[in-house]
Amino acid sequence: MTMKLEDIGYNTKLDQFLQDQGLDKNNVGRVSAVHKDSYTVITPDSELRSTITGNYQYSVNSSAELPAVGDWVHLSLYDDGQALITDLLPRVNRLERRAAGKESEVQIIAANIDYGLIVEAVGEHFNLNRIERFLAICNTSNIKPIIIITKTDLITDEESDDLIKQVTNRLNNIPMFTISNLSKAGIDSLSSILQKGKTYCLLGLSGVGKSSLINNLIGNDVLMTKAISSSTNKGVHTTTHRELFVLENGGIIIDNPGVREIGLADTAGSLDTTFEQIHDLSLRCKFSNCAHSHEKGCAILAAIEQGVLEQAQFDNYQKMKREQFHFSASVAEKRKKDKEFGKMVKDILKTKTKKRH
Ligand SMILES: Nc1nc2c(ncn2[C@@H]2O[C@H](COP(=O)(O)OP(=O)(O)O)[C@@H](O)[C@H]2O)c(=O)[nH]1
Ligand SMILES: [Mg+2]
Ligand SMILES: [Zn+2]
Repeated sequence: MTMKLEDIGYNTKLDQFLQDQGLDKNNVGRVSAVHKDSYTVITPDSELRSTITGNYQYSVNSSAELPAVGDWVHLSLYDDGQALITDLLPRVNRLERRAAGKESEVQIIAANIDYGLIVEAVGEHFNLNRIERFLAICNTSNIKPIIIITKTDLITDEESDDLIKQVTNRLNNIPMFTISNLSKAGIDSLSSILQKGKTYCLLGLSGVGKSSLINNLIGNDVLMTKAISSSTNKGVHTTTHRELFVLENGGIIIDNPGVREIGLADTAGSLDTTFEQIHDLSLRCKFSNCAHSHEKGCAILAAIEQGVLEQAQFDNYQKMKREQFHFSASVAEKRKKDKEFGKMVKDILKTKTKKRH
């Protein structure tokens, strides 16, 4: 298919930026995959393997400033088909999580996302807390959430209805789809809401059916799913890097390697949006500093008692609050250490200069 920049997500905001900067829109592309030392960048008529220029490399202060999947970049194009990334164009938003093993660092999952497709499979691992966790991440980044429950072929219609009830009881007002990648039930209705030029990022644990879903949306098996990989004994990590797909019927989908755990980074404020009911209730506690543990006149405890609020949801909220607090504290601690280190270096330089005089 021949594509326009708009088909891969180009918008008026980006266009305005390029005009303001005097940049040529024929020299921009969108990152569709991140490799160890290079990037795949798509333009309306090509897919380019690119590296970043030295100037760009030297200007980078943290990994967050490097291109991520979904990013728009400015390119230097050469006749021999080579392309160099000279600049990162401004991001509308970025999906991030706490980097594994590094308490105060964030890792960018993807950039310039319109919708987060939160994927959870039915079965014993089905977990509302996890959906809420992804929801908080979407809210933090200003990404509209859509919940997708997969593998409905494994349960009866009654069980499916019950599950839907469970989800809507706890998370109302969030669009939800139930699908089966096997029977293809629900795929068409999901496909019909995907809008041309909008970017959707799949969020969900490994094994929930994200790659299978993309295959179904694309209409053929281009991605290897886990089933295929296990038969060839190639291990469980089938999607070795994140990828971005432009669907023929419209919509841009970003897959990412399933994650075992989503560590919350900076969700400050977004928890109150995610847990609106709890936030509203807390404003009605008798004491403004209520810890909601045993206080008299606690509106939250009363709501749990009356069955208006689920204990499990409140527990999840508190767990995420603690995590958020811990992350903020370790970021603050790191800043303090960096500052102290900077001061130490300055002091050493000072004494050295003094000695010289
Ligand atoms: N029964 C059933 N199995 C599915 C469904 N979707 C995916 N699977 C299976 O679940 C496994 C993981 O699927 P995959 O798409 O690779 O998950 P991903 O890790 O989220 O990308 C594979 O064995 C798929 O065949 C579904 O709707 N129903
Ligand atoms: Mg996958
Ligand atoms: Zn209270």
